[in-house]
Amino acid sequence: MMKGWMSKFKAIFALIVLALVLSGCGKPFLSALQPKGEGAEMIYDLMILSIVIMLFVFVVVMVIYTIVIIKYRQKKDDPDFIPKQTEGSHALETLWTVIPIILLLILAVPTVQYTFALADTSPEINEEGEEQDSLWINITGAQYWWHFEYDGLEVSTSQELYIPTDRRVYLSMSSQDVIHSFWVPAIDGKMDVNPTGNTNEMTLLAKEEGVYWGKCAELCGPSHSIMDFKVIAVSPGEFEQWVKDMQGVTGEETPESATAQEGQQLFADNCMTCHAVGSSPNKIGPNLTNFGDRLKIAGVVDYNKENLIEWIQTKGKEMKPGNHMQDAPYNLKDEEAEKIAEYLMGLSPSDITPESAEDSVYKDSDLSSLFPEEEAEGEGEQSQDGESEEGSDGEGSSEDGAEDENSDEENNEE
Ligand code: HEC
Ligand SMILES: [Cu+2]
Repeated sequence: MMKGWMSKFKAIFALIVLALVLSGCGKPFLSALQPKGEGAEMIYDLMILSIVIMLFVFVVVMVIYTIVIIKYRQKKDDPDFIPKQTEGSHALETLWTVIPIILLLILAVPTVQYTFALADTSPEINEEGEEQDSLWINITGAQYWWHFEYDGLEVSTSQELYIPTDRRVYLSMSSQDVIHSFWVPAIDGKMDVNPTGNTNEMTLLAKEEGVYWGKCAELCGPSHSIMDFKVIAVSPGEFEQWVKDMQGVTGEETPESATAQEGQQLFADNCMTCHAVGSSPNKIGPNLTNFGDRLKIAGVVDYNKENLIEWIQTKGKEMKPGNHMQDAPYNLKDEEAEKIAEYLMGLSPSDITPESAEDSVYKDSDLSSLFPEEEAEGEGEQSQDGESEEGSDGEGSSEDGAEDENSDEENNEE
């Protein structure tokens, strides 16, 4: 008796913990449940539709179940009473065959429709019936980073993908090593990238400016879980400006400070076999044309000079286990690494940066809450973050502002 109670209590306790942990999910910049893009909206609609249908079935079954249990339980005054048996009833058999078919049809029609719509990468047609020019971006996945090459524009970058809002961009995608999967939950569904030579295509359409977090969604090696990237959606005008600024970069530009100039030389001597500054085809390592604007180093590490020097000196061994920068043969003194860091952090050819995504759903507090261990606390911390998260749309900014230095950015958000 006692034991039965204990296990029930344990089960309930486990459910409560699970609910608390899961309530930490659903950051606006990384949530399929707060869609900000065309594809994500369609997927969200389908989710809601199937949940509604499931709830309907659940409620009907539970109601009938309850009625039957109460109505047909053994009667005290007539314990041998057997209700009328319905086995083989034509009417009932037909009913419970037809209803599921109808429910499945209600689900299937929009699902098939949306599936085809999402797979459609033909050019957009304007009101006059003319084909619009499509903006194609060639995307290459690699362990553990992403390369982006704007087709026909002579613009390349890595890790952070700039796109205009309210315009469908077309992605042509492949991998240079193993299978990865490109996933920006708030904007669209996933797409695998393959190393075997076949390219996959999809479109992205962001409806709101913002910095959206992307994840590799296919197990690809020891650092798969931190193969993060961003999509930065800016207004069409800002995007045009960004492209112009990026087009001008050759990598030959002389930086202002003497330290950075030395850094540039050291970079050319030690790093250019794998990296590039300026438009270049995909190389072994990320394109660093606008590295000065990055939100994170290598997609996950906090962006500051100390971390950058550490990244260069350790070749990311601990920060991103198994990454291929470890094949680099160079051996630098700390002050040389610092000079290179100075040079790299100055690479900012455009005024269009992540901050330009004005109504940004990105807030630094949100991002750090993804890594609660850095804040030195466990589960309780996580659910707390979930709360401040919800509050931050309206009333939360003073509370958040007290916690981190980035309150400026948060105020922008209104
Ligand atoms: C053997 C090729 C190779 C060499 C040489 C190399 N790197 Fe890398 N580097 C990589 C790869 C691969 C990555 C991507 C790591 C990841 O994210 O998994 C990378 C990532 C980086 C990043 C992060 C980029 C980003 O977009 O966030 C920086 C910064 C960097 N390297 C700096 C340097 C510097 C400075 C040197 C020279 C001192 C150098 N690398 C030499 C291969 C190389
Ligand atoms: Cu991957």
